[in-house]
Amino acid sequence: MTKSVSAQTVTRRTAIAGGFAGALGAPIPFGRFLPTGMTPIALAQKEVTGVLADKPGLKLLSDRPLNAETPPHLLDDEITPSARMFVRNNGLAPIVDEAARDAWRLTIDGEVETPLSVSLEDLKNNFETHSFRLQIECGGNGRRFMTPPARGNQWSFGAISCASWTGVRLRDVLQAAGLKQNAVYTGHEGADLHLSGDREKLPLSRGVPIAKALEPHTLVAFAVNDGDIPLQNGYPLRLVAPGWPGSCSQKWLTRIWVRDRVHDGAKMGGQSYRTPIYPVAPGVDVPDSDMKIIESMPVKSLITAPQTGARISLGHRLEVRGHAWAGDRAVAAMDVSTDFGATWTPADLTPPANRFAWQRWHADIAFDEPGYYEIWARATDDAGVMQPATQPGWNPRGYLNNLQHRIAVFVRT
Ligand SMILES: Nc1nc2c(c(=O)[nH]1)N[C@H]1C(S)=C(S)[C@@H](COP(=O)(O)O)O[C@H]1N2
Ligand SMILES: [Mo]
Repeated sequence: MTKSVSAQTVTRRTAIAGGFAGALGAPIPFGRFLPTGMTPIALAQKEVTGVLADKPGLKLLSDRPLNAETPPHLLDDEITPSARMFVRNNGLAPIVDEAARDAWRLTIDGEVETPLSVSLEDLKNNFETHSFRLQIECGGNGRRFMTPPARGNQWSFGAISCASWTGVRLRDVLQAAGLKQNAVYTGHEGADLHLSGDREKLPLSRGVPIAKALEPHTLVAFAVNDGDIPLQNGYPLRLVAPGWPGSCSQKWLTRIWVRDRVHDGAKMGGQSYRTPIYPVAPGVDVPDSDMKIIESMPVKSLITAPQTGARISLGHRLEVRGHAWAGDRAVAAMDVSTDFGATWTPADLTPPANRFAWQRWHADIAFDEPGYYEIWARATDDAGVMQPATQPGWNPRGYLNNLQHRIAVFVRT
């Protein structure tokens, strides 16, 4: 029996050949001779620099894989600028030069009537284009504040963005391929390289239930903020499945595999992106069989101005503002406190620009005495769920920590 090499496999090999080069920030002329499993010594020595040059102000959490978060005061824009979108990589970004971009293919296969292989031009020309402001938040945002600590990147508040994404609806692409009756889940693949250097392994391959894939705001995006997607954020093509853990939004997208069961790709099983099905005491082990896949992210908010540590003079009012979001839900109320949560005052809250966009809020605060204050912010979603002052349910991997954001303010005479 001869084994035919699918278009998808070829796309993946082509993209992966550049995988190390992307991480190095330089092409590798003899890359095709690099033995499978061998890592370039520059990467082994962690000598990668410069990959964050186009994202000044981001805080590096790890360089291999590259993970960097955005401090809250740099998230003040209504639409997150591309230079301020956080980066969360599980593996190494591919290098995508003009040739790789032109040769890029997205395969849609599995439980479909007609498997498709489309180029970026096909997507632009054959499907309706849409733009939405969409939240992408890492499931582990806030992990740093879990007690006892949980393994993984120690994100504080900055693994969230809400940029303006442009692309085609995943729904339209799936309908063009024709979903079969037994389609229940998607499985996503990208062109990034596994840290081991093994080109057959995927660093991450997650999916969503068909209902989420068919939502009108789930996009196959080829542009952000009216420009190219930054390489580290998935250039030239990525999925945006807003309001769900960022891991559902596959970067460097090469394949949508329609499944007849819950997808079982890399980081779908075990304890990855899962929480216990019942509340657990902090620090306990939870068997895999008692973990369920995270879907919507919880209600959360940020204070984006002023920056923590602000100084103002007595008699001046302080304008405080930020954003609030609630995954699949909308934010219904926003409150602020200057007395460590003893009393709360409603803030002004604006409706979202579209579903899955974060919502701007602001409050004008007066202080009666000089001294040290903290401003606490608290959002409540439209089902009445409110952000907690300390960690919500502890879970083994430290996901979904939506505790309130606080900043320090000094009032002087
Ligand atoms: N191909 C690929 N897609 C990926 C990842 C990855 O490692 N590889 N990381 C995911 C995770 S965990 C998150 S939180 C988001 C982050 O998107 P960003 O880096 O553009 O902010 O990308 C997701 N998409
Ligand atoms: Mo993530």
